[in-house]
Amino acid sequence: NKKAFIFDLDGVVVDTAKFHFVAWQRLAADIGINFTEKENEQLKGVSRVDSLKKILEWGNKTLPQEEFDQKLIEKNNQYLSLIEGLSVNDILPGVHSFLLDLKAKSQPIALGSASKNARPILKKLGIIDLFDVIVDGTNVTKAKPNPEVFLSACSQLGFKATDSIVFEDSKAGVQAANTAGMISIGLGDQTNLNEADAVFQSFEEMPSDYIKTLLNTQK
Ligand code: G16
Ligand code: MG
Repeated sequence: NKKAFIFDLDGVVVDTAKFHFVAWQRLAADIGINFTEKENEQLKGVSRVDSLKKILEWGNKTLPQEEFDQKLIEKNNQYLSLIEGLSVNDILPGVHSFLLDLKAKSQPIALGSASKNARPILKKLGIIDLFDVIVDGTNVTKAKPNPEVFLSACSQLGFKATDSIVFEDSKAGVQAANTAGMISIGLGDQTNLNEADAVFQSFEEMPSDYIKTLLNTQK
């Protein structure tokens, strides 16, 4: 009895949202936009390009294409310097043991992330080898809530969408999983993730035999 277990990265495996926030806030300040933590919430799971578009929209500003591209490079350089020190200690509570438990049960594991920095981040965390398949911002063209990233992950693992389980912290990601016909497990705030099939504050809050439960769950 096997299923495809697909994990989002930011907000599920590691809390990099705080670093994206700092980097976006500096960029916004540079161009005279006040960018709040509440707005940052809405950028979770959103691609780099679309994030800058939203920030400019909220700040009622536009940038010529060349400057727009330059700002994206600056933001990413800033972000990369902020995540330089990431290590195994930054894996979110309960995730590491959950992944090891899946491995012990010979369950296939994939990453489904919008981030173009997913591979270097997984390397820093020391867990890249636990993933059988990695689909990230360098492989997909359509952003969540489009299900492309998750459909690509499950087909690369050789599974049907209906035999796949997605772990997500963003509303757009939960919608992507649901649209694909996959079981969606939300990590975080119940009100924001109310479309998910189940929601937990963290992996630590899942019942001890939850993998077994999931293996017996049909959408
Ligand atoms: C993540 C974050 C987003 C970020 C996006 C692109 O998605 O949640 O905030 O804008 O990746 O990241 P990068 O600039 O590294 O390419 P996910 O899908 O892992 O939650
Ligand atoms: Mg996320």
